[in-house]
This record gives sequence, structure tokens and C-alpha cells, in this order.
Amino acid sequence: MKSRAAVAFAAGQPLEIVEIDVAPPKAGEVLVKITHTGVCHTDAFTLSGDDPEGIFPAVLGHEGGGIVVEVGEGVTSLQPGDHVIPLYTAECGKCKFCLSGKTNLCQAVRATQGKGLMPDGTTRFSYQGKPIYHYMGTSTFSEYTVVPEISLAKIDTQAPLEKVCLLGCGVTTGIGAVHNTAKVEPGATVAVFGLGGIGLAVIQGAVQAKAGRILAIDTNPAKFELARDMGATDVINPKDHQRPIQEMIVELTDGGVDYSFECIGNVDVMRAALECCHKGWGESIIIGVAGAGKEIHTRPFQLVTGRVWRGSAFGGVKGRTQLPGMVQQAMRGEIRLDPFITHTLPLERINEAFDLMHDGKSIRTVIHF
Ligand code: NAD
Ligand code: DAO
Ligand code: ZN
Ligand code: ZN
Repeated sequence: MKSRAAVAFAAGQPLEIVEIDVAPPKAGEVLVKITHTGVCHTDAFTLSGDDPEGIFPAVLGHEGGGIVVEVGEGVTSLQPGDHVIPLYTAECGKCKFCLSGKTNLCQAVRATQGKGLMPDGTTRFSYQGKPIYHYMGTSTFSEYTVVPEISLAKIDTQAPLEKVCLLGCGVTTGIGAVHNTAKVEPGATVAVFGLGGIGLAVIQGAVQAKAGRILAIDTNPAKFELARDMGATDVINPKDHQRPIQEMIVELTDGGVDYSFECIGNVDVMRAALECCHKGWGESIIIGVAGAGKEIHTRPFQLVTGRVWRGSAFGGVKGRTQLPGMVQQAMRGEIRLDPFITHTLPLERINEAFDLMHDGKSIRTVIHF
């Protein structure tokens, strides 16, 4: 079938809106009509060429919501008409990772997903007879996409797809990192570095966890109003101060924070986020994705003296099991999605969403098809 899609033909170039061909779903696969998709910093990262796994030409996008159109052979858990959120972290429920009880990083389709292919090693997308690659197993920048059954969370048909699509990445990642990775407890002091969609979601999670103090840090002061609205108690622009930010935070918080979250992808900030943690117990969670080849540094004594460095992918959330419940939380108003949606645009104007992000003017632009 034909599908309107925003295709990344090459790194560093704007997406092109073209009509691609989408092949029917094979065994274990599902054809989904995407109604809405957010644009996340990770899409921009891949498009920039900094992503070591970036493959072109590809249909990017991983923060979508849509409706099942057709299911392939053997698909039992979904049927046409079901509403779904595509998952870049699948949940097969059977692999060593799924069964470990220790991680959400299902590996069932990981190898092919990382190569821009479906699990059988081929692509369902083409343009003018040439293959177009998938992205993160989701490719939500196409009106029609094909996704493995195990990479789809079935959600309430009453949920507004134009909002809950954000649970496909940003909001879930931030909130999940607070509850599943850090396990922030009531009264804790938290520092959040980077106040984009991820950082604001961390703030929301910290408020849910009843953190006592939430320090929000960004070099763009335009982000502070929303951070305060989400529940930040202190906002700090590192550019307003001469001293290293970690020193300042340690002083402001009587020895350091209980938890910090890096939501930027900057390895220097990752160091600051670790070093602003309290001696003996402070934990720093890396969420941001750094450029290819980047490395983190600190003095080992920071760890010897009790600080902990962790990472979090998709907030440690198991998508098929947990996302439907988070959608219900959003419908009850327990997860706020509206503040994240600063812009909405039609697919044809998707490049403007990247410009808004790069200019620091948006949190999330939701694209409609
Ligand atoms: P974003 O671009 O919307 O937000 C980043 C924020 O960081 C901006 O507000 C920017 O002003 C701020 N910033 C930049 N440099 C800074 C500095 N030196 N000090 C303080 N603030 C600074 O991005 P986003 O969509 O919120 O994504 C954030 C990061 O999280 C990205 O690296 C993205 O790839 C990553 N991410 C990770 C996961 C995961 O599962 N681990 C999921 C989604 C996104
Ligand atoms: O299993 O090896 C693996 C990786 C799974 C993907 C995790 C991605 C998390 C970071 C990328 C940001 C997503 C938007
Ligand atoms: Zn994302
Ligand atoms: Zn699995």
C-alpha cells in the first residue's frame, strides 16, 4: 500500500515528505495506522549523523500512537481496530532478559531492530523500488508502519492518541527512571539536568514520589517556568555562576542530592550530575544519549565513597505490561501530558518540529497525519 511518510534520506538533511510503499505484515507482525507522533531529541540525534546505529534512508520516529489495520499470521494479542503505542523496547515475555525480573531490555528483536530491519531480516518500506529502513522498530513518521506484535502495547480505545503518544518515549522514560531505576523515596532531594521532555517528566515523577526538593538545571532559562509548573522547587542556570555546578549544588543541599538525573546527553554534565550526589548514598541516573565515541569520566574515589552511577532506558518500563496502566493514569490526570505539548503540526511541516527543538522553543511537537 501507499503511505505518506517523512523519510530521512541522508544524515544532516531535512526529512522529505514522500509517498512510500509499505508491504503487508508478515508472520508475527502488525500494520498500524499512525495517527500522531511526537518528535524526540533522539530522532534529531539520529538524523544529525551522531548516532552510531543510524542507518539511511530510513523512516524515523518512535513516539507514536495509532490503530491496528491488519495483523500477520500467528498474531493473537491484537486485532484490527485496537489502539496501540509502538515500543522501541519490545516485550516478548520469554527471553532471558524478560524473564530476569531485572531489566526491561527485551532482546527478542534487538539484533534486527538495530539494523533497521524487521525480525526476518527484511524491510517493509520502499521508495521507487529501493529499500527504506525501519528505525527503532517503530518508524512512526509514516502514516502506515509495520511493527512486531511484541513491540506494541494495546491501550484503551478511549485514550486520546494525540496526547498518549508521548508515553511512547519521553514521558514514560522520565517518570519510569524515577520510580523503576532510582526508586526515589518521599522526602528525597533530586537534581534534574536538562529540562526538555525527559527532564520535565523526571520532575513529574519526582513529584509523584513526593521528593522534598527538586532542583531543575538548564542553560536555557526559557525552560524554567514550565519546570516550576511541573513541581521544581529551585531552578538554576549554570551560566549564571562562575563555580562548577556540582560544587554549587553540594553547598545548596547540605552535602549533595540523593538522586540526580542527566537528561541531555552531555558527558561533562553527566560528571557534574554524579559529583553533585551526596557522599555515601547519592545515585546519578544517566538518561541522555551521548554522541558516538563519547566517554564519561570521574575520579574513582567518587564511587569508592558511595556515589552510584546508573543508566535507564525507556524508564525501565516493560511496555506491553506497564504502558496500558500508564495510559489509564494519564486519563485520570495522574500523569499530566498537556504541558509537554507545546506545538502541533501536520506531517508536511515536520521539519519545523526539529527547528523548534534545536532553537529550544518546544518541549514536544505532536505531528498529526
Ligand atoms: P531536549 O533537547 O528537548 O532537552 C534537552 C535540554 O537540555 C534542553 O532544555 C537544553 O536547553 C538542555 N541543555 C543542553 N545543554 C545543557 C547543559 N550543558 N546544561 C544544562 N542543560 C542543558 O531533549 P529530550 O527530548 O528531553 O531528550 C533528552 C535526552 O534524553 C536526549 O539525549 C535523548 O536522546 C535522551 N533520551 C533517552 C532515552 C532513554 O531511554 N534513555 C529516551 C528518550 C530520550
Ligand atoms: O537492548 O541493547 C539494547 C538497547 C535497547 C534500546 C534502548 C534505547 C534507550 C536509549 C535510546 C533513546 C530512545 C529514544
Ligand atoms: Zn525518544
Ligand atoms: Zn524478551
